[in-house]
Amino acid sequence: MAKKTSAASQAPKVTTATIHDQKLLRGAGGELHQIAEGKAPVLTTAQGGPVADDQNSLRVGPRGPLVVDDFHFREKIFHFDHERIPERVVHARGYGAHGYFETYESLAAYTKADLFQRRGQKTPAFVRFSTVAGNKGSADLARDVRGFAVKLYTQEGNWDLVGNNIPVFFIQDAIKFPDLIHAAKQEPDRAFPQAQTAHDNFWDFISLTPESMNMIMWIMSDRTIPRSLRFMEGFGVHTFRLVNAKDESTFVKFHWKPKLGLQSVAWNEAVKINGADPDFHRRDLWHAIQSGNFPEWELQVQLFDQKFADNFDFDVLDPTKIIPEEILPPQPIGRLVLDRMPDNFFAETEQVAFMTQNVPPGIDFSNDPLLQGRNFSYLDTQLKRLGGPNFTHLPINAPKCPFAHFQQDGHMAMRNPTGRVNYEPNSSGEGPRESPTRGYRHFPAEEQGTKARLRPESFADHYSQARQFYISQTAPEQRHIASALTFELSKVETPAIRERMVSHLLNIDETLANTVAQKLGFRAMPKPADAAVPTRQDLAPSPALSIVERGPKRFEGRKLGILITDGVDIKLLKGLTAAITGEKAVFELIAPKVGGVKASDGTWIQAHHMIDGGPSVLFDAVALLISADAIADIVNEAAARDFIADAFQHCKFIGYDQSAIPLLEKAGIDSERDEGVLPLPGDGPSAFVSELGKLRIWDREPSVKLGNA
Ligand code: HDE
Repeated sequence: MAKKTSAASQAPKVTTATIHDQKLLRGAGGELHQIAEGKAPVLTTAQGGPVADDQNSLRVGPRGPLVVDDFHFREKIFHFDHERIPERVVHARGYGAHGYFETYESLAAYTKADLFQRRGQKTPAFVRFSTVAGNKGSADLARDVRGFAVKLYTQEGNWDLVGNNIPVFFIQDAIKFPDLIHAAKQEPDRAFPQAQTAHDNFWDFISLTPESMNMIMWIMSDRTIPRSLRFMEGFGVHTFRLVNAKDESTFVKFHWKPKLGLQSVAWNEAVKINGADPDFHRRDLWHAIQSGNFPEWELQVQLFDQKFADNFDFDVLDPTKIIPEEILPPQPIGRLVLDRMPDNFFAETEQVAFMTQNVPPGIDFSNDPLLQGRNFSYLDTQLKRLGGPNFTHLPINAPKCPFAHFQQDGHMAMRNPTGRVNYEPNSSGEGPRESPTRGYRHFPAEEQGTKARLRPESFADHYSQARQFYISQTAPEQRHIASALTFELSKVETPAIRERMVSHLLNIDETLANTVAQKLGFRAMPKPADAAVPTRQDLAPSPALSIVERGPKRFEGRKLGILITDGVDIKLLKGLTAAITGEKAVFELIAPKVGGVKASDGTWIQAHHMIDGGPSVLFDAVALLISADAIADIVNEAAARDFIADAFQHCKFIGYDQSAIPLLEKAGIDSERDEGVLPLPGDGPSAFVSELGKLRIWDREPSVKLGNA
């Protein structure tokens, strides 16, 4: 019979964690910290008790059961188990930054809003950018609207301008929002596709909702695949009111214009970026701000009165319509600069609570039914997401101006009124009092009518502005819209839905409808959809609607990817990188090994990526600095050929030194192909870099038969 051994005798040797010498210190807030002598603070429990061993839970014997006395383990696991809060029902994936808004000149003639009273006045700001449909962990380059939510901590309370990067919306009445979002998000039985509108439910709903057609043109354009959060516009969407000290109201539409111009990527590129770097947009914003390249937007306003509204072609309360900038030019009134990343993503970006109803005195609402529905929804959602009514106690949501009220108690109350009196009126003279002069007064608009569920006639034209958007695009942008529609509808399994969509397109632009039908392989064209109002053919194109027309003037803020090998011409590399830096752009080096290369002068140069890890979709333009000795190996490297072939098919500028020509050839590219394939040094690195400001050679696109050409 085998001899029984005790558990203890089989046990591995037990080691005891070293406990550093400690000394008690009292922190500035009066709390006790235990600080290791001259070293890091001592780890404590959430109750402040010092922890001796954070590696091993408390157990009976080396191989025995854990014991309930282990309050440190219990608290640690308990807290971890409760780390998640519900993600936002829409706009779940987001990224935020701090900054400030600076007023150019007093706007007192139009508004009494404190932040617009004084020239040069600065107001702290927090901005959260987001995608709409995807879950929190989805990829940044989904084809989707981007949220552009701005919280301005004014001296008279927080003002949240909760906008998007597109100035119109899908629906005219908030009651349809749950249907729209259900249809857009993953289908409920199968839970896919995620972060994509390319599926039956979305297009089924859309094809039954003609009011969405203007928005459809916008979301099928490159606006929904921005190159960077820094290179996109923001819009308040709805008509709001400015109200001055005399209680006079002016209607207003808000626009954020990026200082570095607009830029989007190509669809084929977006798909690849999502694989190469799903955090592409966050990484871009993080690096720009951390390196001191603070992104900036100008706030511009379209101001108009009732007379303009009465004479305008469309109803200014209809959120599916714009007022073209050529008809009513926006006026610049200030700038927004983002200059600081949050210290903690969860505390700030995740817990920030934007609410359209947060407006300071001097800003008011219009009767846009979508806006009014939103004013109802946003407070509600915070309660669910943040778990109680005291979310304004969180630092990111708290006002930065003095505030005083009698709201008290509730979950996680971190501030309660002090003293005996917690009601108003009171005879003690304690506590805050209302102020008829300083307090918020709603604009006394006169309203009348019969209570009914209805949609006004003035909202009935669903196609004219969709057409105007389409005809305002440049040729490559029109091609991209046709390709995006084709791609999305090709993922729709039900032929009747595809046909219904094309029947709407016939009301927008016949050529567009025919192109999409032909690319989808229709055997017969459907009839145009019934339209409540015929499409107006007389609306003038608005060049302001094109991204290409509003592109940057220079390469500033963009990124060049330079493929280098051992023996790289150091003079050329130094000249190129100096020219890029001089342009206020950045560069990254891609090499066969991330450890780096030995340059022509024998110096060692570190790389940022190995070729597989740094595909050209991550860059706005590329340069090939390959030595004659290295070319034979690199032409056989598939990732190097993809690097250059992708840059070419995405219509990017390509600079090359002579010895790189075999790589171009192996990727099927003629080195004299077009004005975007340029020899280096050629006219010198600076001349090459100044060409890069054009960003893309879109004329190349039809011939490379890109998916979106
Ligand atoms: Fe939102 N929207 N929305 N929305 N929205 C939310 O609020 C809602 C709409 C927008 O970064 C939710 O805190 C309704 C238009 C942004 O935290 C929710 C309707 C525009 C963000 C909500 C709309 C927006 C949200 C979800 C139809 C552009 C993200 C989480 C009437 C002008 C803010 C939250 C952030 C978020 C409701 C339509 C922009 C549920 C009912 C139009 C940028 O309250």
